Amino acid sequence: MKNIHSSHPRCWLFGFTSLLLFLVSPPFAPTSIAQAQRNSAQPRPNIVYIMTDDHAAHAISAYGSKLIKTPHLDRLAKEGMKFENAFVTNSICTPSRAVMLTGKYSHLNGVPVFNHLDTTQPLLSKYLQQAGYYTGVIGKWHLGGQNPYTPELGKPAGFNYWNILPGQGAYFDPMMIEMGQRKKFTGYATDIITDLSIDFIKNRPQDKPFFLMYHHKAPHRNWQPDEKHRRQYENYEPPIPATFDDEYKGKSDASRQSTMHIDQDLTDNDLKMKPPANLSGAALKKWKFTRYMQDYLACVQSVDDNIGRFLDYLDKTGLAANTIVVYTSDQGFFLGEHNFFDKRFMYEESLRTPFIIRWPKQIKAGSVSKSIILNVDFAPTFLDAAGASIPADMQGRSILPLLAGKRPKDWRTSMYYRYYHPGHHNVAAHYGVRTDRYKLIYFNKLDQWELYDLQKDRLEMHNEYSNPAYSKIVANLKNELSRLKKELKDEDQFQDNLPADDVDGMAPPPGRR
Ligand SMILES: [Ca+2]
Repeated sequence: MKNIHSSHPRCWLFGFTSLLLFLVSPPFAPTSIAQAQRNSAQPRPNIVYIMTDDHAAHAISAYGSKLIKTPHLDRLAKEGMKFENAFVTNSICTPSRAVMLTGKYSHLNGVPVFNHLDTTQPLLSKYLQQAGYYTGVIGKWHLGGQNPYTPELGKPAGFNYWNILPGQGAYFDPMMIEMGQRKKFTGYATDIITDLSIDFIKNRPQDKPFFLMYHHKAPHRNWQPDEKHRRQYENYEPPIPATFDDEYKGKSDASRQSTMHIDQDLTDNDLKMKPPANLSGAALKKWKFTRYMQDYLACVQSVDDNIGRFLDYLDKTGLAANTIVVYTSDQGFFLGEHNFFDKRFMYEESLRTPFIIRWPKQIKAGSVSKSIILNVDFAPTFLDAAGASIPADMQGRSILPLLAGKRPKDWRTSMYYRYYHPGHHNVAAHYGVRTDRYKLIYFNKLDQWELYDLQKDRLEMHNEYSNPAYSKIVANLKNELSRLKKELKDEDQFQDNLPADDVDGMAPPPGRR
């Protein structure tokens, strides 16, 4: 039968116009990686988001660590891109996880402290699922969903498969909650979470790209290594950080008031033994630091080994070529700097998080970016990479142009930070702004300020806030801080009314006891 359409004049005209458009357009002029992805025949990338808990960038050899060799993370950096200025917006576990999933700061996502995430709100996982991804989260979740009396509060949403540690979870023989069902596992959490993550990929449907959040518990306090790695570090003598004996001269009261000091606040439970009775003063402090580092680094070494195993699996299955692999942590950590362990403060060691991303063919191997990126950018980035649209109410920005080696002219040159919780370590609430060179911190409950000139004082030892030579810089930074606060819609929503901590509790809620 004759096809009447083929000879229809309008159809012919349409064909001619298309041909003309093809001839006048460059055959291949992608505006972004995502555009190129959509234009090409290549399927959408799988996304593996590997996040550890409390792993400082300065405990990764790719970031120049003098403490440890992490060959598998280094390999990821060698094959992808390393960000040297990746920062979190609120340096603590639960809030940071909520920022990542929502693409919004704590004051808008509702999780300023250890309170559950309202998972009925829009989430990255839901958007990717709607975009056709098979989604999963395995390991540490720490956003709720574990209290048997209120299992719906903070329960993972937008995931085809989830298998999470309740609360902080255990290092050995952990209980896990698989799609709502509790199940006890035998072994070491870092190995188990890796096994389950590999199983997720093995068992996935073949007709969809996948998005996996592969979340380690390690190296969170109290740093319990497995036997193999414990032995590796049992006689290890770590180098002492340059700021180990910081006495906080000229600083606000916040550092002194906090209870996260190496010499005062590491417990026998943290150290897993009583300190030798004959030690005191500087010798005792050094002994505690040494014990702390031995266990912390042994936990990290196990993470590195397991990530090597996971990367080998991606290679073996041929998945590596079209899979984005990200390695990051929920924040940084103090490894003895300023006499601290833990995080929370806006100082560099805790504000900075590792961020390494590999995407073969799209990212130049071994590249390094100094652009400021934030954990609020991760959700928009993954949506962009998946070819999905980025919701207007997300506060971050896709880093895909940076991955292509093209820094947009209007890329941010400053970032806003806010910490709310006095919490376990009595760290005074504060907020502040960091630029490429300066950092201004306001401890709002103390009404005290700190200013650091990072170019001259990378280690943040000299508070220049009252130095007249910096008065103009202080004024400019205060303006920038106000501008960011307003732009990000921080209206002090949680200044005086913090929600109750409820992500670790197993008790019945009030009225049901
Ligand atoms: Ca953490």
